[in-house]
Amino acid sequence: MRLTVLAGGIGGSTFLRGLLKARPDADITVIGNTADDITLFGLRVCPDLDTVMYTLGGGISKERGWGREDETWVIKEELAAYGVEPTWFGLGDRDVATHLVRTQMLDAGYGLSAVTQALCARWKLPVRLLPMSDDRVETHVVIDDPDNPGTKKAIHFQEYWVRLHAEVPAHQIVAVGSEKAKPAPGVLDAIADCDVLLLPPSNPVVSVGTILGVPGIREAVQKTAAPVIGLSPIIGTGPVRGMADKVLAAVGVESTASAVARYYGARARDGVIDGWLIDTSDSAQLDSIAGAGIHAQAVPLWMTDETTTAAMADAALSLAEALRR
Ligand code: FO1
Repeated sequence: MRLTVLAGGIGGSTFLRGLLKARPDADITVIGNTADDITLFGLRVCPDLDTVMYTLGGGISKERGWGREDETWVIKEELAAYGVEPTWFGLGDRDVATHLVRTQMLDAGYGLSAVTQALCARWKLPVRLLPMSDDRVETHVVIDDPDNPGTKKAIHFQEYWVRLHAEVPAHQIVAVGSEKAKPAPGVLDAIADCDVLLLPPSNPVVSVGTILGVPGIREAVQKTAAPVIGLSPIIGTGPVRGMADKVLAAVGVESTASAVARYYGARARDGVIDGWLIDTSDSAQLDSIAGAGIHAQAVPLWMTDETTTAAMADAALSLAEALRR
């Protein structure tokens, strides 16, 4: 069975571990978000690609959900001693090696997909990991400029997320470069040729949203013969992980499972999903989601452990079979 997953970072990676447990023999292609990427100290950092790579390759820090296990921070301390900014982004020593290899290959002219393939070879990933694009796309967030009251300024998503903890209002979310970006090699085929396309509980705006925002990808999702099944990243009014609710407000979407389903939209009504899994505690929203033309099912969505996450993945694949045209 060929499965394609549009994934962000931590939520997407956690879901993928459950999916692999549920379908160990499936041929899985992950299309990773690259709009969180940032260049720091001359190094290209790809948080969402690295989180998938480390999580499925066994190198992830379980406690942080990002970066490496058994990490040390000497480079970070030394950089701080020199007074160079930013100091708010945690670059571990082991993690820096990944960015050195990536930056060296990018500088030598390799595209991000070739670089990602090379890095993943070491981790012997059980999935194929493709960046959404080899072109540079970066999410920037428009906030109130604290130094000039009454004016606004755009900051990199990582500064908004890591330094500000998404605690200030995001007036606008802009995927800079998206309009000129092309899908990376293999991305459109992975969407067209799969048996099921899954939207895991990643951030619908800054992870799955930015992948869909690469010209050609949303259209490919709308056209694929595969059922498209999403899993809500919101339970009740809060995110399963991260701070998805903070960026939903920026695009005028209420932080509920049914609001996110409508944000994606039914494929039959020019949207991108056919089915939508919500948590059992949100069952009261099933009718409203059905009203939007989306087939919804309520199952436990808290990814507490691999067994629960595998059950969620099973439910998503069963819904896909029920909806297969
Ligand atoms: N997240 C944090 O909250 N604090 C950090 O210092 C931090 C550093 C970091 C370094 C490498 C990396 O791949 C990810 C890192 N993240 C950090 C997580 C990152 O901001 C998020 O994984 C995504 O960008 C949002 O999904």
